[in-house]
Amino acid sequence: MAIRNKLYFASDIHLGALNYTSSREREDRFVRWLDSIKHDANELFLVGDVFDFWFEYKTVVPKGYIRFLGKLAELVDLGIKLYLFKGNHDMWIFDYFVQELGATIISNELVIERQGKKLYIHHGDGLGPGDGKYKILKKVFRSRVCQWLFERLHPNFGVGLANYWSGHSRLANAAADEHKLFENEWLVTFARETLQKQHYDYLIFGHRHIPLVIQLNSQSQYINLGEWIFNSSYAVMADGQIQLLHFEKDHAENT
Ligand SMILES: [Mn+2]
Repeated sequence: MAIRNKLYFASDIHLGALNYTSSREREDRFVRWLDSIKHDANELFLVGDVFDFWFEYKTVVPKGYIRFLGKLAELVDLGIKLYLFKGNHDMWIFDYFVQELGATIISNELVIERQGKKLYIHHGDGLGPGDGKYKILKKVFRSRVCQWLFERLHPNFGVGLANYWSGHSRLANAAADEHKLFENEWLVTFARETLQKQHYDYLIFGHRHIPLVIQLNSQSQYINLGEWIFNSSYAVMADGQIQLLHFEKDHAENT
């Protein structure tokens, strides 16, 4: 039996996105990854936008993703601790995964100490300067009133509308990305500002879909987990060091 002592991080799998075939291929790939880490993972952090859209009605959840959910259940039953972050696409995760998977749901940031290192983890939406429109939208979308109203729409209509919106916002984000250089990343700016107030060894985000490691100062690194539509990137922490890797590609990316 291998020792379970590693922490694994992944985000932005966007299950459900593009179309059924694309989503199933990604789901199968992600399940293979989960299978490959189950022997030495101690904790698993899914850092938001796991689903391209998710909503839990009082007694009903969206169809699909059974292989993924089954594999997660297997890992949890092996004793692996699961953290599920809300992203901007799947902020409507409530207590289904708490009940079924014993997951810890993280609404905003998670600050933890592991292996002698201090970690700050956040999906990455609505942080840093700018993006005022989204920050307002996030407040509205996360409000109980808005959720209550959405729950009253028939799912054939409500989920259809949400999927349209989700595709639209993914495309809009992709277009905005092309105009930004890595060093000018707002999340990097946010990370630098956060470090002025408080020391962290690792600041870990998703959301930007760009797998990236930036050395912020002699002790602190910014890590973006990338995404699973094109990259299959993830991070692993062992012996106090975090590496950003690509699943099923023979090269490893470390900076
Ligand atoms: Mn996102």
